[in-house]
Amino acid sequence: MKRQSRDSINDIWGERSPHGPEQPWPVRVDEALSDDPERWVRGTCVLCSNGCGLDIGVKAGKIVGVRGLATDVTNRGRLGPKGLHGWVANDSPDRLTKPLIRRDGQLQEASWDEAMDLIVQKSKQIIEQHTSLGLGFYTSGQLFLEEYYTLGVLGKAGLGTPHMDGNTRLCTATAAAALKETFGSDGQPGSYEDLDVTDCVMHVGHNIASQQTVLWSRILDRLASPNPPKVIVIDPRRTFTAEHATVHLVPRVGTNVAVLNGLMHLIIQAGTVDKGFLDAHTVGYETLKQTVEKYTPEYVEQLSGVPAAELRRAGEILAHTRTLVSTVLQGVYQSMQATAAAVQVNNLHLIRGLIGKPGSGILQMNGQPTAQNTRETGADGDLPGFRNWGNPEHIQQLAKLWNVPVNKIPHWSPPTHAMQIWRYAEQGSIKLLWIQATNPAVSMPDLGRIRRILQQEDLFVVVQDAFMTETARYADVVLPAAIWGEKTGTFTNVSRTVHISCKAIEPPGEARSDLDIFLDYARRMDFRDQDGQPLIKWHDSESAFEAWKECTRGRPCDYTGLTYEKLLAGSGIPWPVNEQHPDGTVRLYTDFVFPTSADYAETYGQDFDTGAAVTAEEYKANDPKGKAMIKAADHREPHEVPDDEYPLWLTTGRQVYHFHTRTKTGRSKELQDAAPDAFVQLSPEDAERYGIENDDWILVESRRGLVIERALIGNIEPGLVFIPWHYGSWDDPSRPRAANELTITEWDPVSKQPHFKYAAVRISKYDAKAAMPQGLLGRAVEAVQGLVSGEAAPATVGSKAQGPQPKTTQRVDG
Ligand SMILES: Nc1nc2c(c(=O)[nH]1)N[C@H]1C(S)=C(S)[C@@H](COP(=O)(O)OP(=O)(O)OC[C@H]3O[C@@H](n4cnc5c(=O)[nH]c(N)nc54)[C@H](O)[C@@H]3O)O[C@H]1N2
Ligand SMILES: Nc1nc2c(c(=O)[nH]1)N[C@H]1C(S)=C(S)[C@@H](COP(=O)(O)OP(=O)(O)OC[C@H]3O[C@@H](n4cnc5c(=O)[nH]c(N)nc54)[C@H](O)[C@@H]3O)O[C@H]1N2
Ligand code: SF4
Ligand SMILES: [Mo]
Repeated sequence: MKRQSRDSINDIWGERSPHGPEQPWPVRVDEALSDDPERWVRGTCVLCSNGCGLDIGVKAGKIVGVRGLATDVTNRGRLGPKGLHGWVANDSPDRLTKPLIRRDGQLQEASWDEAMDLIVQKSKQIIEQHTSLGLGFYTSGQLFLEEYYTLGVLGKAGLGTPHMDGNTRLCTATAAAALKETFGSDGQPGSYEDLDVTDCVMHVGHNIASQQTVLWSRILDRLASPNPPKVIVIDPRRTFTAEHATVHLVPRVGTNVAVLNGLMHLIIQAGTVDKGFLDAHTVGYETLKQTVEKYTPEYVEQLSGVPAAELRRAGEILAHTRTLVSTVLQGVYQSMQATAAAVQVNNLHLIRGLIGKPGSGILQMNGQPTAQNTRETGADGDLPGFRNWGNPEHIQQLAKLWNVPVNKIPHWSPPTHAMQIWRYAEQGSIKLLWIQATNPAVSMPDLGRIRRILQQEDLFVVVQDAFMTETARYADVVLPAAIWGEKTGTFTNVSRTVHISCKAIEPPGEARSDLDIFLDYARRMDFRDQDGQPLIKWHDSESAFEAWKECTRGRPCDYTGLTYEKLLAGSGIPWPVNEQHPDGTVRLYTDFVFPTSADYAETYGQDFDTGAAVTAEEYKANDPKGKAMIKAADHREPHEVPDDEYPLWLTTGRQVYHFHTRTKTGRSKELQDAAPDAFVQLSPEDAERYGIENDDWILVESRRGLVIERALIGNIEPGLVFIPWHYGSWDDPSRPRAANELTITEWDPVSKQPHFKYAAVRISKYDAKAAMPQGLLGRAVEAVQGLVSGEAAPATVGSKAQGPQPKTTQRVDG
């Protein structure tokens, strides 16, 4: 970097900016530049769900850096390591620049006409022979709102296929499900602003310090200010986040419900339940009270391993805190009883009446930058505008808006979730799978199975990406996509704040925006409305946004008061934004009226154990009519537990320096040098038991597959190992190392989110014949959460660890 305001690699969160309780979060502008920009273009960071506002610096048609937006409510100028360094990927020499078509087994360059005509011809042929149920769409949490809405409309009203979902199923399907189950609709009740004033923050299965670094800076600033909040962390590992905890509860993986029930048990015991609030604004408390009665600290210790005394310390804080912000993420959503556990966090707030007030809010977090929009627009299997597929009136509204017959819109059963889409592809009933902006050959569970599906002879695979990913290698057609910085669109962060991100430069070669690709497909398919007019009546991102606004009118995510112009004025704006709330809405449910009435709710709910849908009649018989729904759950054992053959738990997660399958962060020298390779983290006790030392090569095996990783000892409980799942084979095919070689095909019955957070594995020292490089794990070691505090050897080497040749014959990848 030619110029950077701070070294975010070595100082992840930057300098503290303390502030008094009534003062706004101070501004601190972070920037990183490789050259002096000729001009600045308004953008928004797309490397996590925080949605930090920024300006993109441009010179001679290239991005030369970024600068945090001082006026943005989200970050007040701050950017984290990924935000400051991820943009270099746009200019990678290995960007896809031309469409590719598989001919004679090889992907070969083709024209857009050839590629699109082939997709259209295939689509039409499949529809004719098998109906539109032969088409499946697996999209993303990383496109823009306008793109999803276009995709949603062409899928639902053009093709009429229910087989459309996003990788958001792997990401935040549980956030949506938990919000719907309790409050009747998706949409985070709280706001980031609540963190500036709250007395207590609780992070459940969320390593916020690494995963939303700028939001964590906001909390660190509170911790450095007068009246710092208490911090409760529930995570089986000692993460960066846990280092700052007032109380760190360390449960066995998969036991969140037991721990949360235990905490509510203690609150009820303490007698600080808000009875007035419960009576006036909720239903279901009595069942919860009965359910949690048996979750004494001692019983919870038996189930979860959390010492009774530690649970009591956390319970004491939660019983008496005046305000509380909770954040929930993958340690809940991707673990056992995902929705049931996430809902218990909602319940904990409800029984204390800590919602809809400054300093009290729930952030059922998102992970991907635009996951909220996949859900809002219905590109993930929900219906646009948080409409209920089981409510005929809601379908009617869409049919009218799109001017199509009601029965064109698939609503005869719940929309097909991603895990089922892959299953249909496996069974052969889905014959064309169109994958956009996601890399399932690294990110789905049980990769051996995913590779087998992608390779099936009669499955036609379309991949729309910016790079030749592990997944694109299996495609029949590859469409080169323009990415962030090369197209304009909007997206919404966890705080419901809508941002705009503008086109700063031209995409490389012939790459096109996803919006243009969808519009082109709709035109070539000749989708029409009932009057014979083109179904899709917009032609660019702004006209798509205007069309979307109409779809949200009167719904919880009301965008009708927003315009591109307003979004360009200096800050994101939180929805709903409408006549009533022209400047947006910081906090939902301030009147304690929830969108649960039968005619308005997004869902009628599901059974937590079986996923069976509640019928409209059942729901109406007990219509909560605006009250929040308290739903209790009992602890259940995880689906795969360690045994003699596979005696250890595996859990997987992230590192601060990388985003997912590293298609962007792996192309940034700063970030890749900081975290060059995967590893397996294990406890000193297990290391001793297996005779393992730091940096030894370890073979990790599950019933599904195996990986070979370096050992990294410390900051984790005995019996548990952790592997960051970022590392596929595109830049190092020398050994199997993707964590998802090992994970299971299992999912939550309600949200259908897969369980990436536990699997039974065994480990052994891997005796590589080849001389092992002396190098340590480089900065990757430091990136491991919590290592800064001690125990294991410090990292030194920055070069990529050279892997030994795997001794198995397993094919690493296409
Ligand atoms: N640096 C970086 N930031 C990111 C991303 C990234 O790839 N890199 N990705 C973004 C996306 S899409 C997402 S979804 C988020 C994810 O953000 P997080 O959810 O914070 O990330 P993870 O590391 O997947 O998991 C969080 C924690 O869950 C813990 N855990 C595992 N099993 C259990 C359990 O059973 N119970 C409990 N209580 N905890 C458990 C793990 O130890 C881990 O520390 O991050 C976003 N931000
Ligand atoms: N074991 C394990 N597995 C996990 C998880 C875990 O914690 N553990 N977490 C899960 C979670 S939460 C998530 S979100 C998923 C993420 O998994 P993926 O979505 O597979 O991961 P990414 O690497 O973000 O893939 C996004 C792809 O989109 C491309 N891309 C970026 N921008 C654009 C664009 O504008 N247009 C197009 N067409 N392409 C673009 C990128 O090059 C990249 O190939 O992984 C899941 N898998
Ligand atoms: S916190 Fe997230 S949105 Fe903000 S700069 Fe970092 S990666 Fe980007
Ligand atoms: Mo995610």
